[in-house]
Amino acid sequence: MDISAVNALPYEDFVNIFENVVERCPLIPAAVWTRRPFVSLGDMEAAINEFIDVLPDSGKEGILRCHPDLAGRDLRSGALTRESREEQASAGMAALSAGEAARMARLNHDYKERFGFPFVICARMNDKANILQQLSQRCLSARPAERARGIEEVKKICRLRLQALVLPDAPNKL
Ligand code: 2AL
Repeated sequence: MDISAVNALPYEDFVNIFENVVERCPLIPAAVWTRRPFVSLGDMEAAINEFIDVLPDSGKEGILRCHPDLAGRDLRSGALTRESREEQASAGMAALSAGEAARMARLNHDYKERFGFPFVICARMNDKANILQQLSQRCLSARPAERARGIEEVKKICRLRLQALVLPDAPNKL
């Protein structure tokens, strides 16, 4: 599917296809549908980012709260979205040692206690060691900085999810 095919999609198809480019936030593709036609995938990504950027802090934190913990309960129970499952697997989250899993659970808990939203990081751009290191470091940060940092990571995740759906050399992806 290329960008001209994206621009031709009816509303329902557009939302169905892009419903999870931001984790569990189908409102976002529903909102940017009216911004078509997009001149490129980057243009569509910019429309999504602009929508997110003008949300109040509560809306940005709401987006962060739609994200499952890394190596958390949803992974163990099989309740992750397909995208999240693949991303978490790519960063080794499905194959942690018992010690690593316990450390991750404790840090995820501490982070959420401190900020009121979960730790979010683009799993495909990090490995296990890196994620654990950043999680322990970011636990010491301040809420506004973490809100902004988490949203930057959401945008990276979104970019990779968009690229997986819309590529000029993947006309049969639909
Ligand atoms: C995730 C997720 O589900 N995929 C990803 O890249 N990061 N979750 C998270 N809490 O960072």
